[in-house]
Amino acid sequence: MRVEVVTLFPELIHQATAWGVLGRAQERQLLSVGTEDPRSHVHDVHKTVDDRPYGGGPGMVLKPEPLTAAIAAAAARCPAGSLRVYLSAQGPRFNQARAQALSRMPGLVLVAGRYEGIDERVIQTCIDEELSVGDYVLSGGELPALLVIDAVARLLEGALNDARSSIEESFAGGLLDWPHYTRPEEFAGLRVPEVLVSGDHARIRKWRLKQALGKTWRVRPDLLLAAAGQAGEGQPDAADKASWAGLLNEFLQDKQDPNGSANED
Ligand code: 4FV
Repeated sequence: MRVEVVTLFPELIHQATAWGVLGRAQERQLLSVGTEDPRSHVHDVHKTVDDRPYGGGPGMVLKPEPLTAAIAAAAARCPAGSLRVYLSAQGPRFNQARAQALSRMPGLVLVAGRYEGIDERVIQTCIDEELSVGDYVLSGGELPALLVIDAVARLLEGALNDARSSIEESFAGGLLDWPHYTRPEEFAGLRVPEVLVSGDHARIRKWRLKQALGKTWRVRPDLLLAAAGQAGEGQPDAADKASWAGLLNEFLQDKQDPNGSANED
């Protein structure tokens, strides 16, 4: 996959994508990250890429000419069918399902704004989709662009050493993740749950689903309702959902009487 980021801070993108899974995905030729700086599309001595907002008010706005030229140059280095995405607090929320969809694209042009934002006519003429990473205001779109690159790159075939990682994790099934443990078996007086050292993979799968359901119920009930409402490929079928209710009940009972738990795991 080719990803081009239109940004006034190219180094920030290259530095942040050189490590870990992203660095390895580039070494493995699964991902290539390029940047395009709107400043390289202006010719005045001050390299002006922003100006005051029409209608007054605080701050500055990124000008349409250097930005549209930079987007065109970036898109020209991407395969046909690539998506031009503007990261903005006004976009629909980015999530795992959107990451899965974007990971199937031939390429992405990610436009990172600065200042108060970009001239609206750039969105009208050169942007296929807006995306928000959350209901808060950042100083630029670079960190959101990096979030999108990270979430998408790890879904690329071969990016993770164990492909199961991207299948069996948070949100992949619409639920929050189950608790993870590693050695030592006892730490701070707390022991690893016995079921996890039992070697009984059916019991372990049941325990993990129960923990994921319980955590999701307590922290993100909206996700549980959404997951329960979903159907189709890769989604829980009717039998699953029936077992979910039972497991969630067990989880809540356990919380009520942790010592006398009627439930084995
Ligand atoms: C943002 C977000 C975000 C707004 C003005 C950049 C900033 C500045 N992008 N999700 N939340 N962008 O706050 O994506 O130009």
